[in-house]
Amino acid sequence: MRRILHIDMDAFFAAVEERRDPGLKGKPVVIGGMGDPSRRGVVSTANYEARKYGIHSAMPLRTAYKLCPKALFLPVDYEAYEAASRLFKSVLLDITSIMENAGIDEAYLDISDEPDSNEAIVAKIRAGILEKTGLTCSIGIAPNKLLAKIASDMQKPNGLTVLTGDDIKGKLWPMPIRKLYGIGPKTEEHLKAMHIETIGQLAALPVEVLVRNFGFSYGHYLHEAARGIDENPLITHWEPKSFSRETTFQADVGDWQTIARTIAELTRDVVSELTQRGYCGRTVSLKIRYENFRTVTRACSAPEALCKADEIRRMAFSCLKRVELTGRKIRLVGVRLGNLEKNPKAL
Ligand code: TTP
Ligand code: MG
Repeated sequence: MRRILHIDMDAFFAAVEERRDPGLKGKPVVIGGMGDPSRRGVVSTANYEARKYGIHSAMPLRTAYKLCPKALFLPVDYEAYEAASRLFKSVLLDITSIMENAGIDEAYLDISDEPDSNEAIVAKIRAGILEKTGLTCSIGIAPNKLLAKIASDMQKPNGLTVLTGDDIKGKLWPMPIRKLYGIGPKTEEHLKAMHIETIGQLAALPVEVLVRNFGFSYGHYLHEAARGIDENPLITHWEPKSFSRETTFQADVGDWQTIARTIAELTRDVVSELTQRGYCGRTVSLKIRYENFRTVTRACSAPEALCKADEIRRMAFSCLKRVELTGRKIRLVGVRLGNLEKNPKAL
């Protein structure tokens, strides 16, 4: 029997901000965009006080302001959150090197071969993270990744939930289908149209019905996941597929200069990450969203992988030439570099 631990930080971006400015504690805090609710942007996260007003991730900042005008709005400071993320993951790597980095504020550990009890491991992790970052986290432990992730979400904040195979009927099956990893809004809607609301009802469906509705591999996935079955190992090493940056203009932009300058800035950020991580890339793609939300992408590939900023910027501009701009305004631009190769000089 495997022992998999999933950890998810509590109100992560907001908690980092509260740590930096203890005066925020106890007040509703919303992090998102430029931190100005009169401007465009969405909520990245809100602390638990702000959530009481119905504020949640991905909600427009303006809506959040209407729900709670006295909330404190702060801009997103990725560098600070990345730094806190690296610190808490270093605590996890002190427990075992079998760690899967699952996002900025979450990770899995395979603690099957650790001699210590769940409680002892959790106490060590909590103390280490508190010491290095001042933050709290919620932890789930289960026989696989699927159940461990569900478990870490069951008692937030600062909770520990251990699920075993015996809990599938009593704890997993009464949950709404949306709690199952891999079920997004579309599948949820589809299943609800079939009168399937809980994971238990999903588990009771014959696999043939799921395959007919969702295809062979996703149908089988749903059938097994609803039974709490997941044999996937941790992925301890990721090769990035692409690096990208995008930005939404404060007001829609029609002039070429501003668009070109923004593309140059985004390209600079992409190249900086590319260089830091030791990669080169062959394909540059440009994403443009017009004011009516129509979105186009244009990709340009070089015969060989590019590493230098000026070469990559030139490629981005040659993509821009293929975008229809006359008489139209643009809402968002993005730059992506794909077809990556390891930079031989960085090896
Ligand atoms: P979550 O773990 O989903 O949320 P959280 O850590 O803020 O709160 P919880 O205590 O419920 O775990 O996401 C981690 C961070 O990722 C979050 O602090 C901000 C960022 N994020 C976004 O930027 N946009 C989003 O839509 C979501 C869901 C998260
Ligand atoms: Mg979190």
